[in-house]
Amino acid sequence: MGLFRNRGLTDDERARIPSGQHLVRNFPVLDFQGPPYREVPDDWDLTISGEVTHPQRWSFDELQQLPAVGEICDIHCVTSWSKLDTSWYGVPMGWLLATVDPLPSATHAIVHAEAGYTTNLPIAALRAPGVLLAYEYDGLPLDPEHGYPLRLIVPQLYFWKSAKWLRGLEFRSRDMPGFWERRGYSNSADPWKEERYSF
Ligand SMILES: Nc1nc2c(c(=O)[nH]1)N[C@H]1C(S)=C(S)[C@@H](COP(=O)(O)O)O[C@H]1N2
Ligand SMILES: [Mo]
Repeated sequence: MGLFRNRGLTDDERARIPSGQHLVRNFPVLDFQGPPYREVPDDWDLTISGEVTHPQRWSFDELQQLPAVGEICDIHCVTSWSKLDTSWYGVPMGWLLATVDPLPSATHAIVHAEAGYTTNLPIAALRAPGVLLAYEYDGLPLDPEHGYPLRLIVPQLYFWKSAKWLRGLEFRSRDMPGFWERRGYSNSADPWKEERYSF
């Protein structure tokens, strides 16, 4: 199926598409709840909590004053679409980790989004290159459907780890499965190993 649907790609494109995936040129929308709002609510904040030396709480205005970088990455949804060269702008996770300074006991982060969506990541996955708290896509504020005002981007893992409508990161000394991970999705979610489901 994937091979058939990927006919006509360049060798470069083909090499960047993991097994079982096919290339899309559009930008599919995937979520269980839809956008919570189209304007940033007055009480919006991003909180960095749990086992860190310096917990943080930022308004959206404050967040946009933090160091920011652009990133171009490929993304892979477990439902089998991949999109190449997506362009994001936002706060690099490396800067955030250096700022909050997780305690030695912290091993995992629980990512909290609107409407109770969560996903879990080992801190090592957050340290990978390209992990971003993104508030722009293609040079414009995120579309409500794609996570406005803020989403996580974890390019090296299946895209359900990239929570839209991000509100917090909670550092912990134990792992805890997130929304999809509790429903049978893989905990580790590496598209190059086809870690799709946990059964
Ligand atoms: N808050 C939230 N974030 C979410 C989801 C969701 O349901 N709620 N779905 C995830 C899944 S399964 C995918 S593939 C991507 C899709 O992002 P997109 O709609 O911008 O393509 O968002 C992820 N982040
Ligand atoms: Mo997905």
